[in-house]
Amino acid sequence: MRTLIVALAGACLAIGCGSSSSKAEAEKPEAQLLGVEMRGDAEVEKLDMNGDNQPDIWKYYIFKGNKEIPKEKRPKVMARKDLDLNFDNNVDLRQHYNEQGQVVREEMDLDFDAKFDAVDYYADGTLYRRDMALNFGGKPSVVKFYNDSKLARKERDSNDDGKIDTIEYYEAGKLVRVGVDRDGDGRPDVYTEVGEGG
Ligand SMILES: [Ca+2]
Ligand SMILES: [Ca+2]
Ligand SMILES: [Ca+2]
Ligand SMILES: [Ca+2]
Repeated sequence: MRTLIVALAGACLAIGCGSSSSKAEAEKPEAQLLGVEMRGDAEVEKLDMNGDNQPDIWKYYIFKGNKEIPKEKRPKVMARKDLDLNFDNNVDLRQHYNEQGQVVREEMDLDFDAKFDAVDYYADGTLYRRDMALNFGGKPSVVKFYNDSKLARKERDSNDDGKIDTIEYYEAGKLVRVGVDRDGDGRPDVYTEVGEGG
């Protein structure tokens, strides 16, 4: 997690996330467009951030409107953005966008082994679900659900058999109940209430 956050901060410095003065802008290396290619129905812009002529950002655009009309005359929207934050040619951050330009899903490779370990899901710009592979094995072992940005439920596969066996329920961000699946059908059979001070 830490490595990605550090890399993200670095990427922000390089691409200039947020506002910045024109002076800082002038000293910053610009992202350079290396080329545009078609992949299936998507047009992909390849950008180089670190000046080595290898792409580190890939922007996928899809074309809206009537398919009878040539692509060039149709509006295009960015559907996906891939970023290689540590410049090893593997994508570490993949963002999926809706037609309004909002991120709806974000996949992250937290340990830079070319496998995504975490997926965040957004609705109207608000996080409502986060999948995490705590063993960095690619399959989620913890899935968190949020209500109004507060943790509401945490589902865990604690023995790595691919089935949820423990569910924690939260109210106002506090753990109130734990359900455990004893017979392996993926549904909890035993519930424990978590009282005050418990
Ligand atoms: Ca590069
Ligand atoms: Ca990478
Ligand atoms: Ca990984
Ligand atoms: Ca399990």
